[in-house]
Parts: sequence; C-alpha cells; structure tokens
Amino acid sequence: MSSPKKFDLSVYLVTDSSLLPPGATLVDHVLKAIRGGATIVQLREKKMATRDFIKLGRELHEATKPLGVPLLINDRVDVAVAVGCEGIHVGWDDCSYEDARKLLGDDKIIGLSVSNKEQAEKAAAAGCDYIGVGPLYATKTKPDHSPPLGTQGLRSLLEYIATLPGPEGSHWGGAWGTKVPAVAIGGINLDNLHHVMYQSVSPQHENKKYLSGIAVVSAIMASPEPEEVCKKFRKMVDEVPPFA
Ligand code: TZP
Ligand code: MG
Repeated sequence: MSSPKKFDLSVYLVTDSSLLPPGATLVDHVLKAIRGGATIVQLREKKMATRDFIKLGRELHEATKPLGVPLLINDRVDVAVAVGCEGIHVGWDDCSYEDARKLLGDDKIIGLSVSNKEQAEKAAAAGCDYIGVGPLYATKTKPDHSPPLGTQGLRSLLEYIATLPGPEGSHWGGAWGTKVPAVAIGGINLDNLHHVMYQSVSPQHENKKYLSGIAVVSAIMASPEPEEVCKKFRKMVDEVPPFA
C-alpha cells in the first residue's frame, strides 16, 4: 500500500520506439507529445538490452523531469531504480507490487495492469497508485493480450473496481467514497475516444467519472504529428463533463 500521490493520467503516453515514423527519435517524439498535452509517460521498450534501456531512460528522464511530467518504466524495477525516475508500471508476470514497493520506496508511483475481476481484487488488496485497465479493443501493439473488454466490459469492470475498498487509508474506494485512478488502454485512437470516454461512465454513479484518462501507444507513437494528436486527445479528455 502507499499514500495517495498527485499525478495526472489524462493523456498517458506509453512508448514503443519500433513504431516511430522514419527519422523520428524517441526523446524528441515524446517531447512533442508532452508539448501537445501528454501528462505522463511510460517507457515501454520490450526488446531493448538492459544497458540501452537504462541509457534511454536516463536521457528521457533528463528531458521529462524539468517539465514536471512523471516518467514510469514498464516491467523493470531495476531500470527504474537506475534511472531514478518517478515510478513503474507492472503486470502480473513482472515483479510483484510488494517487492516493487520494497525496492522503490513509498514515494514512487506504482501502477498495475488489470484485465479482469481477479486482478482488480489483487490490485485493490495491494493498494497500488493507479491501474491500467484493458485491453479495451484488440491491438497489434500487444500481440499476447487477453480478450478485449469492449466498452461494456470496461464499464462493468470499472463499476466493480469502484466497489473494492482497498487497504485502509488508501485512495481506493470505501469509507471515503473515493476511487483509485484508472486509465483505459488498448486500441484507443482519436476516432473512438469519444465513445470510450462516454461509455466508460455509469449514470448510476452521480458525478463520478471512472476513468482518469486514457493510455495510448500507436496512435501517438506512429504519428508524424505527435503534438497535434496529443492536443486533440487532451482536448477531448478535458471536455468530458462530470456526469450527473
Ligand atoms: N496493454 C494492454 S493493450 C496495450 C498494452 C500495453 C497496448 C496498447 O497499444 P495501442 O497501440 O494504444 O493499442
Ligand atoms: Mg509487463
């Protein structure tokens, strides 16, 4: 468990340098995305050697830190420690939440992937800082993904998550009526974003927006115009009204 932290998940950029358009470099591309409104960045480089991963992480962190945009590392706690960035995102085959917390300390952000109720219960019991829920739609970016939830599946999973109390004193639901920050991930693009944001809230829960934001890989990483794309993502996410 950890104490609540402040970070903005509105437009969560997850990298994949293999998708970059010809001539683009990762750090420059991410900076453009941040200029457009990306609020948090996860360095997700599945095929990179450890030494290169750390080098790239340091280079990226040097660029993101002065901008106040948190940098998280995917899977690799050792890389996050070496880079000294703001946190990590882990799945269920990676380092456990408890071990990651031990290694990183209480100040760092730790996010967990959630694809089903069982994982949601484990994430709630751990009291992690945020959850990435998905895959929402089928995506080529993660070839081994579990069956897509679809907007209805996402909505019912988010509704279930909102009932999970989490550890006492955490920012999960329960006594305070608050909720864990959640982002949807998987196949999200500018064409379906509106649908995603509006289908993922429940009219039964007054003024509650279940999603704190959306996480995107290919729609930003493969774009020749990451700044423009992020501006549009950000505008649409910011415009979602509180639901009554
Ligand atoms: N986890 C669930 S789906 C996914 C991850 C990392 C990939 C999402 O990529 P894209 O390109 O935004 O569909
Ligand atoms: Mg992982």
